[in-house]
Amino acid sequence: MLIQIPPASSSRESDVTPESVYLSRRSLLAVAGGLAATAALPRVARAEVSRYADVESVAAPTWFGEKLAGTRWQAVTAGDEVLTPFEDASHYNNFYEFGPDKGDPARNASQYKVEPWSVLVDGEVAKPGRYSLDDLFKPQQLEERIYRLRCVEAWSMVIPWLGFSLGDFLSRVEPTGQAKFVRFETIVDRERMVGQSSSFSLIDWPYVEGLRLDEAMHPLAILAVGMYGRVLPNQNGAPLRLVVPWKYGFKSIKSIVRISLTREQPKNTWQALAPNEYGFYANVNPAVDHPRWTQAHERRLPSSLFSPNVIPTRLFNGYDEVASLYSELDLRKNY
Ligand SMILES: Nc1nc2c(c(=O)[nH]1)N[C@H]1C(S)=C(S)[C@@H](COP(=O)(O)O)O[C@H]1N2
Ligand SMILES: [Mo]
Repeated sequence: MLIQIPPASSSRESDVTPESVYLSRRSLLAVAGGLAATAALPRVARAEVSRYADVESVAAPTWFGEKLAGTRWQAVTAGDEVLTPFEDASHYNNFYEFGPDKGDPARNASQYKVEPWSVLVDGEVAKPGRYSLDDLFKPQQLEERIYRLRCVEAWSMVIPWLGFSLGDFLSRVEPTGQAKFVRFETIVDRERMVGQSSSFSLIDWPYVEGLRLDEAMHPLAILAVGMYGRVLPNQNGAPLRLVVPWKYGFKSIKSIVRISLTREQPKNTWQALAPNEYGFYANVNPAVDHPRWTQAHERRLPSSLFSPNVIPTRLFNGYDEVASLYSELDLRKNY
């Protein structure tokens, strides 16, 4: 077996090899390569390979590599719940910018260029501005958070994210006394995001999400830049996405280009589209059904016809520590 290992900074191999070949070759390498192969890999790639042996290592931006070296691994775990295989987490996605089917994001997002990237921070903040990802997280430590992800469509996964505390970042840009909500916006790129140029799409782009400021400050809310020990695949919201594990997946907005502190409650995309089905809060709640299906159970992926793997859904997706945020709220009205 002759394998040439490109330096982590080079993307040449992926440019000239069809992705399926490239990926399977890299995963083979990761599993069977053993010491000889990993010894030749650059430092960052080696850390990734040893942690998640079945995940292909990919070239990552320098700032990510530097942060990865100091990662607090398993800062939050999901007890003894089994991690969803990387293959499922990266090929069963909702990312309507790249198409409406679960396989569309993986198919259509792979060539999407996410570098360089910047995030506009504006509204009710003392330190507005356009931040590079490097600037955005300079003083923060990367943490691995293993979270359950519960989609409003009643399937779920367990994903090891790599990210930063959203609250720490918000504190650094200094919300004013007027700031009550945080509004997030996904990139608009009609040329390269096939879902945005489709005349069948009902969504009024950009995709928008929002949180109350106290929800955004909760230590469980993170901005994720990676998963399974590597940078985020494009289809999972590279280079930067929100993860709010106690809420339905649609709150966890992908590929963020703008974060605004606002006085008014933002109108989020799914609420705008179907207000009787999707609300602003979207807290996971087995007692409040979707008008068209029950939310009492979920299909934990991987799941199949023969092994559906249906489990009970838990209030706040099992994250009881957020309950005090909603003590004043009627969760039935504020779905
Ligand atoms: N910009 C954007 N963000 C998005 C979506 C989307 O279509 N566009 N889908 C949401 C939904 S419905 C879910 S369940 C999660 C899925 O995240 P995953 O593909 O990483 O599992 O992303 C959320 N974030
Ligand atoms: Mo979802």
